[in-house]
Amino acid sequence: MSAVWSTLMGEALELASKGRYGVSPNPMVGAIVVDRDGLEVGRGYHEQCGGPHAEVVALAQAGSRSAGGTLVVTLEPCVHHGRTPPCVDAVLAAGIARVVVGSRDPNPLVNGHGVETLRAAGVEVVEGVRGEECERLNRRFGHWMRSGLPFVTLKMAVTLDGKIAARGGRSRWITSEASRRAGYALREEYDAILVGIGTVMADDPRLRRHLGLNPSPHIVRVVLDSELRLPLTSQLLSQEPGDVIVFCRAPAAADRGQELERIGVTVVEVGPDERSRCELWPVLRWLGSHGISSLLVEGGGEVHWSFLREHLVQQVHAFVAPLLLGGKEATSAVGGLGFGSPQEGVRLVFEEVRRLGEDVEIIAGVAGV
Ligand code: AOF
Ligand code: ZN
Repeated sequence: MSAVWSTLMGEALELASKGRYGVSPNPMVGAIVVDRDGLEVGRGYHEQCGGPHAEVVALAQAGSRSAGGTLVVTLEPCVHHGRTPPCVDAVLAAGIARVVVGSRDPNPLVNGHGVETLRAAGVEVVEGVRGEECERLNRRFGHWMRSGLPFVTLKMAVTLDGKIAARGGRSRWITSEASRRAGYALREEYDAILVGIGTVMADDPRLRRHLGLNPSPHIVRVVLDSELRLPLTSQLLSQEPGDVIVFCRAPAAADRGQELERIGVTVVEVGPDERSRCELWPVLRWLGSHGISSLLVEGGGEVHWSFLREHLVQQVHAFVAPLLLGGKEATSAVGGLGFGSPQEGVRLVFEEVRRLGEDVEIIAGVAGV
C-alpha cells in the first residue's frame, strides 16, 4: 500500500504548491481523499491565508463518500482554532478511517497534537510519507515557526567575477531580462523585501510586485537606514507608504522620523552593531513577530555582508551573468571586511543550478538549513 500513498502524496504535493503565492505566512498544504475502495473522491489545497484549509476543501468535495476512506495530506491536520476551526474535527466528523501525513506541523499549537488526537479517536495515522519533500515545501514556514525569525534569502544579480555594479556604481543591466523576471517572481513569493539606504539613494527603486501572481500587489518593503536619510521624495514612498518599514539606529533624528510616520511609514529604532549600523537580530525579531515569515534581501553589498557575518542568511539566490567587470572599486556582491579564512566563510550547498537565457541561476542553501 505504501507505493500508493507515496504516489498520492506526490499529487498532494503538487496541489499544495499551487498555493505558493497566496498562503504566506501560512504553509502550503495539499490533500486528497480516497474512499474505502481507493477511489479518489476529493482533493483540495490551501489557496489563501485565512481561507479554508486543504483538508476541509478535499473533505467537502468528497462529502459522504469520505466515510471509511483515507485522507492523504502533506501537513499534519491542525487542532487549534485559528482563523478557521480545527481540521481534525472535520476529519473525525467525516468518518475518515486513515490519515496519511507527510510532515508534522512545526506550529507549536499543532506539532504532534494533530496526529495524537486522531490516533486517540481511533483513526489510523501513517506518518512521514515523502516527509522530506513535504518539509522542504514549507521550509520557510518551518524556519519562521521554529526560530521566530523570517527565512532570509539574499538575492543578487552578479557578474561572473562577483560584482553587482561597475566602478562608479552603474549596475543597469548586469543580468538579462529573463533573470530580472525570475527575480521579480521571487517578490511574489516572499512576504517582505529589504534593502539598505545606499541602494535607495543610488537606484531609487520602487520594490513593488510587478507580475500579478500574488493576490496582493503589496510586498512589505523594509529599509535599513541607520541615520534616517530616506528622502520623502523617494519612489519607494510614492505609492503605499504604509507598506514601508524603516529601521534606524536609536536615537535617530526624531523630526525626520515623525515626518515619515505622518505619511504612514513605520519607523522602528534598534541598537547599533559594531559598525554603528542597525543591529540585525532585533530587526529580524521585529519582522518575525509582525508576521513576516520570509525576507528577500536585495542588497547592496554592505547589507549582504552584515547579514552574512551575523549568520542570519538561510539561502542565496544568484543570477550570474557572463560578464566580467574587474576592478577593486567595482562593488562586490558581498562587501564589508570579509572573512579571514575559507573556514570562517559561510559554506553553502548548491541546491539548484540552471541556465536562464544567457545567465545561470543558482540557488544555494546555507549548509545545515
Ligand atoms: C492544516 N491545513 O491547509 C493549513 C494548516 O490561521 P489559520 O486558522 O488558517 O491556521 C494557520 C495555521 O494552521 C498555520 O500556522 C499552520 O499551523 C496550520 N495550517 N493546517 O491542517 C492547512 N494551511
Ligand atoms: Zn487545518
